Amino acid sequence: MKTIKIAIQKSGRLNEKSVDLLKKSGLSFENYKSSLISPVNNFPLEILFLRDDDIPEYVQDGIADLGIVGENVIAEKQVDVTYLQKLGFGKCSLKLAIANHSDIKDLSGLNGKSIATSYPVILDKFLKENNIDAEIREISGSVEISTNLGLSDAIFDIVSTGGTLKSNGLKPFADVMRSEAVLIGKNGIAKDPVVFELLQRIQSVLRAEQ
Ligand code: PRT
Ligand code: ZN
Repeated sequence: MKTIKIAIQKSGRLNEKSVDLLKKSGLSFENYKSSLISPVNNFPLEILFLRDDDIPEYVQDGIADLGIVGENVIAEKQVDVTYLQKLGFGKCSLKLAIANHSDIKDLSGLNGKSIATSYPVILDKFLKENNIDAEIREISGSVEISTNLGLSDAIFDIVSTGGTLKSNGLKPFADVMRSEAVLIGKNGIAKDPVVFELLQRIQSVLRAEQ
């Protein structure tokens, strides 16, 4: 039987819940932090531990057959993959936020302004759909401090509790996208009997947790 590969986040917010879900699905494997690949002892599966940003392309290109990643990352990478299952963890929103004292009142107030983000593709699509002409400043992290530093007039970032926005003197301004972790597969892979079996197991774990 062919060994299927599933890519999950190596470390970060989705790692522990992804590992938990696979273990609850009856898979026995070592969660090696230092190695990139863990074989599963009791199922024809190998686990690849990757940066979340790499997972959509790895699955699209068939280097991994399956992946667990946030919908936000899939949307940003614009890949063509099959959504197999929403997983109910890693929930967050992508929001535009402005400084508490900002004079921006509505979406049209963003015209001519600059917006800092790590998600330029999702933001660009949203701005075009709303006929807003703003400058996108792509930065890779700590987006929330960019308005305080005078680098941008607004930010577009992931929000979950809203605590980070608040502690940086920002307020949410518009909701652009909701996201959670999902199981994705290479197109056509859903027909594979091993994938079918794994999906059944994952779905019964999710049902039991509801
Ligand atoms: O190293 P690697 O590239 O794999 O990881 P990463 O650093 O890019 O991602 P990571 O581990 O931070 O997040 C992985 C995924 O978790 C994201 O792509 C989202 O799908 C999801 N997720 C859920 C979140 C959050 N909640 C979240 N709160 N990702 C990031 N955050 C950030 C947010 O941007 C803010 O800066 O956490 C901070 C705190 O949020 P508040 O609102 O609770 O204060
Ligand atoms: Zn990442």
